[in-house]
Amino acid sequence: MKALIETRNRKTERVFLVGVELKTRTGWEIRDSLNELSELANTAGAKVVGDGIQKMVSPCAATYIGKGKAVEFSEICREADVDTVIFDDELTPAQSRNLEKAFNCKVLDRTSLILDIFAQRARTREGKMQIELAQLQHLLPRLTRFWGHLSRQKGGIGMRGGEGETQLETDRRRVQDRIARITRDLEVVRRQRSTQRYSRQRNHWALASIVGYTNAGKSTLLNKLTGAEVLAEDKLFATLDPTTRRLRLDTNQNVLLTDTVGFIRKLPHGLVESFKATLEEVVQADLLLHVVDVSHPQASDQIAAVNTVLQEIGAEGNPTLMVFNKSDQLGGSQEKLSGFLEQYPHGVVISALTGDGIPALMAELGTQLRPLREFFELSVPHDHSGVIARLHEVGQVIERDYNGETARFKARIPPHLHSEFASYIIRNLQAA
Ligand SMILES: Nc1nc2c(ncn2[C@@H]2O[C@H](COP(=O)(O)OP(=O)(O)OP(=O)(O)O)[C@@H](O)[C@H]2O)c(=O)[nH]1
Ligand SMILES: [Mg+2]
Repeated sequence: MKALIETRNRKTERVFLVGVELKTRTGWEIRDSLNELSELANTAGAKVVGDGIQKMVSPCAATYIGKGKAVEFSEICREADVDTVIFDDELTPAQSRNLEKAFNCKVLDRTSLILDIFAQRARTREGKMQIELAQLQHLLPRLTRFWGHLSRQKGGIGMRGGEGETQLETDRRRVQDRIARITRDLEVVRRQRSTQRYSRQRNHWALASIVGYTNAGKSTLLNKLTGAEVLAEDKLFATLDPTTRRLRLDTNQNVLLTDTVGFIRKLPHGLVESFKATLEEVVQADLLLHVVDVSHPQASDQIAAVNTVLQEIGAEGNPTLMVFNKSDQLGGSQEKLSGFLEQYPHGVVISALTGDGIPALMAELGTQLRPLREFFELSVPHDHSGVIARLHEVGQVIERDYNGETARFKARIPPHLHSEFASYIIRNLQAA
């Protein structure tokens, strides 16, 4: 894997985090929020050397935090030899500029940090284009002489991207041209993807998408279920590009299972926009598997954050199966789990790591996806053994009776295979 930090002198970037405690802030305490920001900074390869919080009624238009606080924090930063200050919210272009002057070092906001991590993680052409697009759109209003000057000098977080640091030296015109170009190219890739999707639909296999907060264990689950070898690690946004694998249930149902990018609260809107094409898998899915890390102290807020993003991409109405993961890590807090199960009675409790609960999850998948297949009664002459074998291979045989003049079956068959068995079907049990 390539070096996470690409500053000129290759030293680890030292960062200071700043959060604001607003009166309106509920649920997520500012501390939790800063802890997450700290994880994000670590994921980007930086070292967090300190943080500061200011309580205020509303953020200051010019400098986000108060002027006095900015001076106070900047002194701490100077003493701690801080390279970069990261704010826990999105800053306006003017606030960024003013703060860079006040701190006299690189100032980033949560959005740029997330964009930076995505830029490091992108592997496929489409992924790289999507993230570059989001970065350029975020950069455009902030593109000033000041930024160009900083990028040449510093590099590191927020200063890298698909096209390298040179993009920051270009003027607005060239950034706009590049945005237009990527948008066009993405359109082509998107069209190819929808062709692929179309052929998949003709296959009539059920589509299930794994969604969830970042680090919830989505990739671990896909690996466990399908033997895929998707990178799963204790880092935020380990997965960026979607991976699809076929899962065959005991009921002979084939499911195409997709693992995709994790969500996070305050996910930059531009990023969601540019990832919409990738996330179309989620919108198209017959079933969403919403994976939750139940052992996480903010599990319910994470559920809410995921639902917000699902809403943003237009997938909030999709049938959803709640999957409560990392049950092995719960220890004493079983009552938290009962709370979730009360709220989501169909939820399944698993450990993707130990395999606990996986059979129950597979069974639930079979049940939830059943409506996609029709239920028939069939009559097959005893000597048509090829047909009988085929029926067991592709259908879910619920009842069999070999005692009569012909063999009788009650079975669920995927729609695209009806024609194959048409001459043997004597009754549609679904319709009955
Ligand atoms: N104890 C425990 N750890 C788990 C379980 N499932 C996943 N993990 C760990 O949690 C971390 C994140 O797992 P991933 O599968 O990468 O999570 P993800 O949801 O794909 O994360 P992103 O792709 O980064 O959004 C890894 O260190 C896994 O080993 C589980 O059931 N129990
Ligand atoms: Mg993953």
